Amino acid sequence: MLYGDMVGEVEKQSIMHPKPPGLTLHYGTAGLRTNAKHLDHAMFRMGLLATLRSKNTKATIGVMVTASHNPEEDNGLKLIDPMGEMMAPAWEHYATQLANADDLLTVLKDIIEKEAINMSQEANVFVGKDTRSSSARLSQAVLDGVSALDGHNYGLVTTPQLHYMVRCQNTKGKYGEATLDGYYSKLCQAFIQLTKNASNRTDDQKLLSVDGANGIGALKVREMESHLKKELQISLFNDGSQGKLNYQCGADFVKVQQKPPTGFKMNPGERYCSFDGDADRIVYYYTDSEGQFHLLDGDKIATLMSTFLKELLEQAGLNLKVAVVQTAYANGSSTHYLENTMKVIVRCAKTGVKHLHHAAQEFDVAVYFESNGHGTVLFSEAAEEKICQLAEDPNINDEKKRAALLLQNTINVINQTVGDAISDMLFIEAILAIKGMSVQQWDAVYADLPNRQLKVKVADRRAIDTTDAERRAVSPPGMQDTVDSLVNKYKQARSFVRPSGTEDIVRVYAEADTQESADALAHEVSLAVYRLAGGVGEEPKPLH
Ligand code: 16G
Ligand code: ZN
Repeated sequence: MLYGDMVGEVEKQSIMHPKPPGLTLHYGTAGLRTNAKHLDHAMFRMGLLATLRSKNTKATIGVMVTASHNPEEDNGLKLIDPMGEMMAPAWEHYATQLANADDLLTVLKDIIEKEAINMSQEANVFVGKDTRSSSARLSQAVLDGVSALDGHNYGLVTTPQLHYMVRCQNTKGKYGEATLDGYYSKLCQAFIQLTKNASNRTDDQKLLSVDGANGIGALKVREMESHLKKELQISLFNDGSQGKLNYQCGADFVKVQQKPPTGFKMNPGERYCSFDGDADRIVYYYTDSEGQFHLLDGDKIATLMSTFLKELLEQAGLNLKVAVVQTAYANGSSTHYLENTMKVIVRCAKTGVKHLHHAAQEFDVAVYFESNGHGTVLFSEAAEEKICQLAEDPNINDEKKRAALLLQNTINVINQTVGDAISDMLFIEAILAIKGMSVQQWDAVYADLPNRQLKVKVADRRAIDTTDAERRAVSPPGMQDTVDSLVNKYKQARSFVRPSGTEDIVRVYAEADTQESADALAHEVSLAVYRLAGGVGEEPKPLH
């Protein structure tokens, strides 16, 4: 489309998608997100931006309409770059500018000039949406903005499924087929191959209960079931037939509340997992014979996956390094176990999936996970090649062959574009099956340090500035010294403060040898934030 044509088309269409006066949006850590009522103009404009990004990269770009684990009333959008990763940070700035522009055409023109976009280049945009009631209308607004010639509307998909489609399309099918059927076949075939290596797997071990958060993940698990050939028998609850999206269910609820979702009764010893509203997060849990609830979060998942991969690489005789990327929120016990017992490389990245993903790209094989359950595994191109070569080598012994084939199927069961609850679930289930490991045995690998997270309201969260992957505060003056001296009062203690990227607050994290100590430390640090960083409202009160 030529520039002149675009102006006319944008002018015509934008009348249908007016910007409410006085509204300011921000393309933050995970895209745009706010009450669905305010998003129509922004969706239309992000459709325009995706089209420009597509012309700019000469590749397919994805737009996913979702607000993830937020309440049903909210909605939002995530833009997906050519290899299925999150959109490049330089373009996030354009997204914010466009969403807030009063003079839309001038901002569009600036972007076109700055990026030297050839407007006659074809564009291709994949659009997907979650199950929210506002998603149909908002994804139509995106499509109105996509003046693309070959836009493809996938309709209802999980966020990671859309990331996957974009990568398949841009690798011309090398990564897989850009259809839902292609996605299910690739993942499930790999899963079935993996589980063939499990000896004496009983029917009981094939059972898994999944909390679908009343969202898109539930629909897609149901769609996938026939591909699993009964090798995994899922009982699905919170499937959206009655309950409200993310309400008292889902991965975020379970992680934050440290309790099971509503909607079912837990049987001791059985395995359960929860997805979030767009199925890019997963956490596992169970109750023991005393009825005590046990959560296996992203840290436990990363440990399980990295241990499995390290063992296989050793058996295969492949000299590839395994790394784990975590954030400051990773439980200290997990970091200690990974570094000292498993002897894998551990890196800490800033909160937000794109930071972890980026850090993980530097290694041969890297598992990245946020404690909240968002994560995946990345294999470098060279690592994949070595694994495939070995798997096809006729001159290796049986042990090496088995390990190489397991690694090859692992690559196929994983969605390397972004954290994917469905793919993570299949990989975790395969590992447990192959190792003949129960959920209790997995949980017992290390014991989490008791911890507490708190929020502090301040006048301006930018008063807190951090360094060292958010583990140390550089401002306001005296903040870090105070945290250090408070931490010194407790055993096995650690604490940090950081401004939230999604809410107007400062977050406080503390861990220590007992729950009482973790709670007391978190409280004392909150008070310090309140006093040093311009707290507003009432002073934080002790938890006990
Ligand atoms: C977003 C991020 C999530 C992060 C959270 C932190 C993505 C897709 N999502 O939801 O990874 O943990 O923000 O929120 O990147 P906070 O900055 O308010 O603590
Ligand atoms: Zn999500």
